[in-house]
Amino acid sequence: MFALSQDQKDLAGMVNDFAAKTIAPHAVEWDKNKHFPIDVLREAAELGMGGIYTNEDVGGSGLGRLDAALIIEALATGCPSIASYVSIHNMVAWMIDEFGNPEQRAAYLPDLCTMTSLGSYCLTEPDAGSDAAAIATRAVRDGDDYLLTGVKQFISGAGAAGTYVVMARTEDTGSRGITAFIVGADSAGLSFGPNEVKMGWNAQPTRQVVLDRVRVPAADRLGDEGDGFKIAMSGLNGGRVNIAASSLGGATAALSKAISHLQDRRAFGRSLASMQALQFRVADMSINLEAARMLLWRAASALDTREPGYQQLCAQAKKFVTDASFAVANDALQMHGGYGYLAEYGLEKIVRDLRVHQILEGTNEVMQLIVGRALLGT
Ligand code: FAD
Ligand code: 2MC
Repeated sequence: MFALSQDQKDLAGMVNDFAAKTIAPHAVEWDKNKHFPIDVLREAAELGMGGIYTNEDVGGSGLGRLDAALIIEALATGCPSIASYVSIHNMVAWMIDEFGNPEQRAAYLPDLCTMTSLGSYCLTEPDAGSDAAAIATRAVRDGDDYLLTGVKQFISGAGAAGTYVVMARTEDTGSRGITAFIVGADSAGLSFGPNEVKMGWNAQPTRQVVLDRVRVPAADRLGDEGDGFKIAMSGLNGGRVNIAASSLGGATAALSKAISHLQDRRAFGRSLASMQALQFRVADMSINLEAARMLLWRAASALDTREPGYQQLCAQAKKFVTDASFAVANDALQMHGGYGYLAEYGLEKIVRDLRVHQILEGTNEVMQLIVGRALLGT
């Protein structure tokens, strides 16, 4: 339970090397220039990261959720924003793999696994975020098609992605009246808002997705009418574990930068590393990350085996790990003094990237709601 297999260690090592060589040296520049490195994503896909837990018959890697957590953590040591986008893309691929029919799997998954086509997940709307069952985007049946009309807010990868999984309302029956659709980027009536100006996550675009009577063949409906909310939530269980893993990778990189800085920097005639207050703080940072990692692995394993209560464990891990990781990254910035505040040291970028992990894929208050409701039976 607590020991990784040699294969898992090799996998994490391989992705760490990829992140160190291909991502980390450019992360600050990509953040500054708001560059979405699609070429690098395709290189990651060549290593199996385009369909981490998608089945092998359509080009996926067929790995488990603990493997995925290791991969996303390792990628995030190079850039949490890129690692988190890879997670969202994998969530989309998995939803089509799990809930799609054979024709849909064959049509969409090979290109998603190579990241020739990128995926976007479209649930949130301007007036429905935490209360996701309140979405208003409509899908109206029209012969062999549906016509989709509405606005999706804060959509990661939008504009660059080729494959959109869109949740829309087919009936006015709350969460049970929602249906999922696969929508191609070239669909008539589909358009995108401007790239949002954000605090972090600048190495990937975030846009509105506007649907104006977008004609979607019924053959591209994912699952049955009314299945959409459960499909969306099932995707998010894994998404939440991965977002936590991305935070952990970012915080681990920040801690390692802080350790080097304390060893190099001198004040009051001695090394910062020799000061006990800072030694204790570094120790706590490490303890908190290791505790977070254990809960993350526990949730990932429970998700793999569908252990009873796995959704709550995913929510627990998402809240605990993203909070702990943000605090560690912020402490690491503080240990750098004024240099932590300068872009070129890469610390303030990690803090900005990790901040949004406490908000998206379900806010950390929604994670408390999920856990609290389950405990109290409400
Ligand atoms: P609200 O729901 O309005 O919440 C506002 C505040 O009230 C929050 O603090 C919240 O925790 C609190 N709150 C709400 N309800 C309760 C309650 N019952 N009890 C206690 N507190 C409560 N969505 C997608 O579908 N696809 C994406 O790809 C995507 N990418 C994103 C990328 C970025 C950069 C961002 C910022 C967001 C993204 N989102 C995406 C949307 C994200 O999931 C939502 O922002 C999030 O779920 C919160 O919804 P909201 O912003 O509407 O906040
Ligand atoms: N896994 C599987 N099924 C789930 C589930 C989960 N995690 N959560 C809920 N369901 C099912 C649930 O079992 C129920 O099924 P049934 O109809 O058979 O009883 C159904 O879904 C409705 O569930 P609830 O009654 O709990 O629904 P409610 O409306 O009360 O809301 C809540 C539940 C708050 C947990 C949900 O709305 C939520 O998760 N909100 C946050 C939204 C969110 O995470 N958005 C992220 C967008 S993506 C993003 O940010 C990215 C960066 C990609």
